[in-house]
Amino acid sequence: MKAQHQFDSQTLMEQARNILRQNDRGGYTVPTERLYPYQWNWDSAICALGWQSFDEARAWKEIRMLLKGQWSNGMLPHIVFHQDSPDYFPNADVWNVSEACFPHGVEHPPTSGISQPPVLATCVRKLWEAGKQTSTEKGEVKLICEKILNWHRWFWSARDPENTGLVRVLHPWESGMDNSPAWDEPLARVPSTQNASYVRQDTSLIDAHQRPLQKEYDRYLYLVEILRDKDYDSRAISQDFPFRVIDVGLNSILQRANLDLKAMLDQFGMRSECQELEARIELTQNAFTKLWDPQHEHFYNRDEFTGELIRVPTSACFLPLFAGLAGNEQVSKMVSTLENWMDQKFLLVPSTAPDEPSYEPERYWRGPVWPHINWMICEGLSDYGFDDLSRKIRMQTLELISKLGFYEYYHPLGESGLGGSSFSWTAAVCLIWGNSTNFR
Ligand code: 9WN
Repeated sequence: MKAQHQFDSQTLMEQARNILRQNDRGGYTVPTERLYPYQWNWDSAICALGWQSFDEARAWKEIRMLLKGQWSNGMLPHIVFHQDSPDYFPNADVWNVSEACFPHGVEHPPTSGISQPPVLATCVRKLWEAGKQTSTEKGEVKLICEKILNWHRWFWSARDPENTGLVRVLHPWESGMDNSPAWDEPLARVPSTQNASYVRQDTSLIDAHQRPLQKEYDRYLYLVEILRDKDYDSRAISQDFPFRVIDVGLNSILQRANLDLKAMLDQFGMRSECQELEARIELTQNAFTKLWDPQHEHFYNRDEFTGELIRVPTSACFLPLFAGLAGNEQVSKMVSTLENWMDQKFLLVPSTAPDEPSYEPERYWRGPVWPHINWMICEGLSDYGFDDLSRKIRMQTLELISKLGFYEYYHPLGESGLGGSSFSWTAAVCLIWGNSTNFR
């Protein structure tokens, strides 16, 4: 029997398709017009799954366009600047990535110099398993997988030089959860840029109280400047680098991606690559136990500069569910935390725990709910057998979107849609859920 829901699913899906069409720039999808006028890495992977629900060929195109930005060392950048736009700062000139970073003799778009959470392999696997490819297309999928493997290898070497099993991020933008209060302490040790003349564009497009503070942007820019001065060469980044954190979210997404990639490579008969992935998966699985705090009953991020856990619960702390990284006891603690927030009338999942002093319900990554994070948490909950909670979060999120519109993020009390509007991955998440669940 179908559960009741308070929205018209046909209309919602049609609106979602229209948003992807409207944000299509000829083979890649911008997250939203003006505020984010380029191709973003994890946004695009999720958009591809949205496209797949009504145009499979277009979904694969999204992936091809993203991979055009790949560096010769395997790094897949967080932004691919296919076309110039005056609306965004920092643009390609600020990143100033040298030609030497790209494969020799291959035409490529300019890019940023850091990466983002690697959800791509998971999305490619879903695309591949849902599709009906010809043998030529299967050949292409294999090539795509090889490129993704090179990207994951880059994470292992450039962001985990000591081979611990956990990769670090060197910029809040690399975590995808830029303004999370989990980064406040490490970011406080980063000096501010000396460039007093730069002009942010985001606060002229969105209410400043929904975006990071100026002091945070000054530090984001400083980090870009030092990475750029070192030609983004991780070997030149010493132990003194001020911002080095182990992000539970990115590491969970990478673990899930390694599992999905391995499943695909297995089907291509790539045995030694599968063994390589297996070893990495095991290493990460063991290393993850150090991120669990038994006293507070949370997975936490870790500051690599001090070696200490950062005891600020965020929505990323639930992403180990997405990767099978939580033991039974840990899962039940996480589920109780979520239920407890729900009992207090918070919509799930707030990006920062509502009882944290740093919780701000309207500011970017400091409280609001993000639909694509919910999609990953729901997948994880279902994998662990918590279908009921997963369904509740899914329906709550869809109702929120239907009531308020396709926003970038939402007030956890359901009061408003925030950030950019007509937002692509919000639309994609509706289509993914519409496609697989039929709103049950
Ligand atoms: C910097 C596009 C991106 C997302 C990130 C989100 C935000 C950019 C910004 O927008 O970051 O990369 O300018 O604020 O934090 O997760 O990929 O939607």
